[in-house]
Amino acid sequence: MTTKYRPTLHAAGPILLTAVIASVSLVSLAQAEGDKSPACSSEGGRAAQLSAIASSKTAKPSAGEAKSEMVHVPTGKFIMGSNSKRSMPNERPTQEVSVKEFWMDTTPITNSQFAEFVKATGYVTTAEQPVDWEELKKQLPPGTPKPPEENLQPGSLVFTPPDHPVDLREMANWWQWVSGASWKHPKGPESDIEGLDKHPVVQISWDDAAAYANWAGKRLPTEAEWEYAAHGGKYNSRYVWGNSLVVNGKHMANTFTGDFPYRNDSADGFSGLAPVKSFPANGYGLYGMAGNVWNWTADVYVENRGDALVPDEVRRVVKGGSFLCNPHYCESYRPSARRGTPRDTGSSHVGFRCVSDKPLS
Ligand SMILES: [Ca+2]
Repeated sequence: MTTKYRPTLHAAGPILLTAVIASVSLVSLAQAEGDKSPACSSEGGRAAQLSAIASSKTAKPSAGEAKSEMVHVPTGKFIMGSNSKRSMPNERPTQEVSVKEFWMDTTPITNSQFAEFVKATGYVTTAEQPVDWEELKKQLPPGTPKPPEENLQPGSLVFTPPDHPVDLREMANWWQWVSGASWKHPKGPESDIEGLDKHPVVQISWDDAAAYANWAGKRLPTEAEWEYAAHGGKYNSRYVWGNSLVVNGKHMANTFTGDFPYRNDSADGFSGLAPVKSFPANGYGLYGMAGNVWNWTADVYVENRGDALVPDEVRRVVKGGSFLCNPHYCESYRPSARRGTPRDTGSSHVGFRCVSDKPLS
């Protein structure tokens, strides 16, 4: 038996603002998700910082810096999305899309690579900055009370699994706002990334990912590029590798095996994040295009592709699913699966990778 999909309450990339006010009113969580107001932006200090990095000579990569393995993705056409009844409504309708060749990082950006960027630029991520209440309240339903000061301190969203079955419509049952959580302390101030050099960096906002890409002389992929690349040249299978989640007894991606979110049996070898390249590459030589971490893309999110006149300016598209995706919950480790995640929101399971229009030596 599967759980009915409820996109409003089911967002895999939860909302920073709603998490911040969660202690005030969990009801606001659903209200804010439904808020499509175009006046929803969390720029301000963040925009200024991005601008400074873009113009800083010291922020440019030097030889050896920002170097990552990339592979060529050839020019072609593909059918984007899915009309399958087993897919999500936001994957419809399908459309033929032409994609020009590009080069893509073989893996999500790792902690080690992101550390190089921070060392070179002094960049401070969104999660490391206090929440600006004046900006935040513009995104909330009118009359939402100001949350306690401790909830406006730097922090991010951490996956905090319960030990018992919970209502899957209420994501606050497994997401918790943790002060001091950031890419360097992904589970909170008591955690660190020592020994996790090859793990994908997480607790990264879209702005952080875009800043890294700019520094590296690259860019974030469009949703179409990402989906096209994820197929790896094979278009007639449900997953990147075929139609079965397990092939010859081997799991092909880091997903949530067991009963989400309270019982993780780690049948794929990992209860949490896995180092990059822990599972086979796809047909283009790209690793981690399914599961482990969602990948930010450049695209503004549109819930229904047939309703492209209503872009959600707050959100950006993430692709690929994560270690929290489960066949009975969202099964988002499919190329056509997608989510809209607020650009200022980092969490335990969203990372990114970059692309380039030319080969980088
Ligand atoms: Ca797993």
